[in-house]
Amino acid sequence: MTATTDHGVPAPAGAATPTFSEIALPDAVRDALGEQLRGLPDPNVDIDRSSARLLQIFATLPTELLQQVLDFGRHIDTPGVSLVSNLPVDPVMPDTPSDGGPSAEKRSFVAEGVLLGLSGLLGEPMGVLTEKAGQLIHDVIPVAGGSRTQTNQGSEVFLNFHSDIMHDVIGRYDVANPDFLVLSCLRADHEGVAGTYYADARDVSAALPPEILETLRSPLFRLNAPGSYVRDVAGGLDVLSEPVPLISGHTDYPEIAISANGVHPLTSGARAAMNTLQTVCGEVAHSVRLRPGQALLINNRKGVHARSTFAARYDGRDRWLQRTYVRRSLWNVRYRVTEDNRRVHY
Ligand SMILES: O=C(O)CCC(=O)C(=O)O
Ligand SMILES: [Fe+2]
Repeated sequence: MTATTDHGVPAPAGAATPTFSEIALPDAVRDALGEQLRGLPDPNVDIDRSSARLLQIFATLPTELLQQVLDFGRHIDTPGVSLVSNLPVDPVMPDTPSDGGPSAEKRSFVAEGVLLGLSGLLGEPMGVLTEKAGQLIHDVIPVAGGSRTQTNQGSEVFLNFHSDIMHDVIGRYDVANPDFLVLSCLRADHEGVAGTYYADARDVSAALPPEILETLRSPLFRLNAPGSYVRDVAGGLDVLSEPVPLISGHTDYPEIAISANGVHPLTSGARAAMNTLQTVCGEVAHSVRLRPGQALLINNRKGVHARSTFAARYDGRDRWLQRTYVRRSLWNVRYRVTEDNRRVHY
């Protein structure tokens, strides 16, 4: 990885555009936001009403900071990852739920307001039945039974560079998946060492040998469905996508898709290329050790993310993130909508 600090690092030398940015709120802005968010009702009860209210609250951000978040969401040439820091936090934090959440003990909704407020500036939060039971606010917490899995329950193994994808009957897992993830930190891990990494496909493409990049741009890879789908729906059996390239589209604005739960290469050359890809991602990645009051905005198409190992103790004080899946528009994924909830997909 590039030099790692708690606040991430600038783009590698030579990159045309910075692929990492930081948006730090002044203390007065943090306090004003916190004041308004402390009275927020549980946003899960009426998500659309809450998101309307949160838009009003977040619209009071200083114009320059607000524009930075909006530009992150709307432009093709902006960074793929942005660290928002000095956000307000809940006055009292309950224990980290040992079952992966959600917490039944949380009495205020500052963290949820921060998460949904930022998400609403990027697009629309969405859920999927096979990930966190279709909830819109995902808790990302180490779970004992999943400690060695390539899922967000893990801690003992490095979570490889991946995109958040979803199983889809169309055979493509990288189409109806979220455009963005927002990852907000409620509690750091005990040692404060858990790192979240982000490798931008622009930096990755520039660093790869041309012939490897060409292989990665060929439809020689089948993505395995997410661990949660394989575990809960497919009885532990791999469920593969149709063959796809891992890197695609405009050479200056490439899109990248990698499944965490295994990529099946069709040739030995493709296998070597995907191994090189993981190595290069590690070399060009930005790194952040998330702390309470910090949130990462992640573009799920411009780059791939990963997580280091860390020690979980399952003692109520473990690392606790909240996450949303965000689409710019819910319209072109309407073929997957459930009858019960227009934001939740099969
Ligand atoms: O725990 C992290 O920092 C990231 C986990 C992850 O990949 C995710 O929540 O999608
Ligand atoms: Fe992920």
